[in-house]
Amino acid sequence: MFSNRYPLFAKRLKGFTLIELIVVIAIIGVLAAIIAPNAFKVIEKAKIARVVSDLKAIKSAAMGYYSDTGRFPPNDDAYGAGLRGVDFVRNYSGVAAWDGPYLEKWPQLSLWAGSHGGSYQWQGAWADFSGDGVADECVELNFGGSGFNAQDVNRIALMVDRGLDDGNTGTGNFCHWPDRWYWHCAYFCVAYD
Ligand SMILES: [Ca+2]
Ligand SMILES: [Ca+2]
Repeated sequence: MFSNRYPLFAKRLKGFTLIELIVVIAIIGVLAAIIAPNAFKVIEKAKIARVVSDLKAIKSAAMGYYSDTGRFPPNDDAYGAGLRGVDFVRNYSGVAAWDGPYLEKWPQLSLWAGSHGGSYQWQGAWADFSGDGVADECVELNFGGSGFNAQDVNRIALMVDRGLDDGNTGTGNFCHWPDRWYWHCAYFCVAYD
């Protein structure tokens, strides 16, 4: 057999001892515990960066729409899911002097799970950010049906706020007001009315 002719090889064939296996498994466990949360953080950060960039693009498109037509696009609430933000892409409402497209397409997000895992909806004049009692032009970031609770939504909203606004979800032009508006939605104001 091997052991007579190749004593070294025979020793290798015995494989790992139980202790060695336990040590290896323990090391893998420790590495996984270190790597997994960091990988999760990197993915989450990428999603937040995407939301910040999409909301900035929507704001800039809304300003372009306003500069051509003298008004902001109408609230797309009544349009249904397939037509979110359609006025930015084509002249759906037949507005004079519309000279778009202002966006190549409306950013449809499923970055988080669920029917509205961070989807955008153009609300037009909806929530009063400036505190003068008049609703201002805003975009909704919707987490309805995502399985998130108010705390989860606020955690995400806070990260978006840090990249987009004043880092406070109760003030400024990006807000998550669970006590005043839909708890599963945050809103980004693009212009005061
Ligand atoms: Ca206002
Ligand atoms: Ca804010």
